[in-house]
Amino acid sequence: MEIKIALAGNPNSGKTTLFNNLTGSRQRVGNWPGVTVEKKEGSLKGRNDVTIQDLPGIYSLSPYSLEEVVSRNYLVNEKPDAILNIVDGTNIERNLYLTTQLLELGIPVVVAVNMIDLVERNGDKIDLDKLSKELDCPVIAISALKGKGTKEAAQKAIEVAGSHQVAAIPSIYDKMVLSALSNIESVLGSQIDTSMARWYSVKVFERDERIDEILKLSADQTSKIEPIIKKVEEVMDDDAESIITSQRYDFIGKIVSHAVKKKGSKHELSI
Ligand code: GDP
Ligand code: K
Ligand code: MG
Repeated sequence: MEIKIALAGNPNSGKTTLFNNLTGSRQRVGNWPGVTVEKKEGSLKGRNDVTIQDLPGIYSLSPYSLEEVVSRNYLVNEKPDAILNIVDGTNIERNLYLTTQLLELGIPVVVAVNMIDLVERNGDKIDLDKLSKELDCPVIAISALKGKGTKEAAQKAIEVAGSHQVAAIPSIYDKMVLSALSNIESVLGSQIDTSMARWYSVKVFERDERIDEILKLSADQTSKIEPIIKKVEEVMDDDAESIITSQRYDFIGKIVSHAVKKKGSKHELSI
């Protein structure tokens, strides 16, 4: 059986370098259907049964750019067996924002912390075990440029793909938001796949317009969901989308302060 691994990460995180390292010259290049965003896939060296799907470089899975929409449609609709999330280790706070979204998709994720050669050269330290515990997914240090750790990262992605486990969801949100999300999940009910409940409830909470098109909520559902969102907005005095964004950043700030030590300072500054 074919194993599909999606390669996802921010622009300039080293995606192309990693993709070339993993696939060699065994690549097919085209466009995503209907749009002029480049689509590249290739098979893993030595494994004809493993396809690596390169996704456009993105900072987020919001619906604001073509690249984001292409990536999220692929992840949500095609459901790859695993996501290999490449993260620039020299700019970890910013890169982990996308990671927090990928972890909610119900697809097993492996985080590859790239540019580890630069991280080491700078004298910075990343505690991979801590990062892995707090993200609740495997984390592997790599240098795509030097070909270090890349095989292990791909192997780990194959491993989690084979295990068919539902991706763990780290504790990003506070109690009030969590309770709103779980109430929204109840209203959505069996309409959504259990493994994707968190993804959809967050998107509904954020009032993501494209999710509306997909779920086609009934008037009854909308009348139940809107007060759930409004109540949180009133208490937190912020709009729902900003509430989610700022809780993601708080979560990342906390992780980074625990797991990343920049040379010459005891703690990494949070963002
Ligand atoms: P993409 O935009 O995510 O596809 O990133 P690229 O693969 O084009 O890489 C961006 C830049 O980072 C290029 O100049 C790469 O040579 C460099 N790069 C990628 N991986 C590494 C790495 O592990 N270490 C170092 N030092 N540079 C890297
Ligand atoms: K680039
Ligand atoms: Mg690239």
